[in-house]
Amino acid sequence: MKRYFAMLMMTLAVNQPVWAASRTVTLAIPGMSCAACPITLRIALNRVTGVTATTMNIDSRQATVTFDDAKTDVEALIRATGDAGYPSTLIQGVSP
Ligand SMILES: [Cu+2]
Repeated sequence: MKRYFAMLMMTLAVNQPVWAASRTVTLAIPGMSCAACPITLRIALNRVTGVTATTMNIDSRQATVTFDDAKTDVEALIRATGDAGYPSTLIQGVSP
């Protein structure tokens, strides 16, 4: 039983970091129009404390951002893109 519990905890740690409060959201950024935009946006988003990963998709004009929701929130991400000159909206949020 003890071993089963340890295995369960490991599985949770890999698949679902419940205690890390990590969230991944997708933002629609219509102003992303050329190859330089994702670079600017990535810098702006990575500057937000708590952001751990950003993925830019210029074709769909979307950004996927992973962050620690104890340190920041979606509003801060949207503010960061807006401050960089790219207003964005939340199109998908995946909670752990
Ligand atoms: Cu551009």
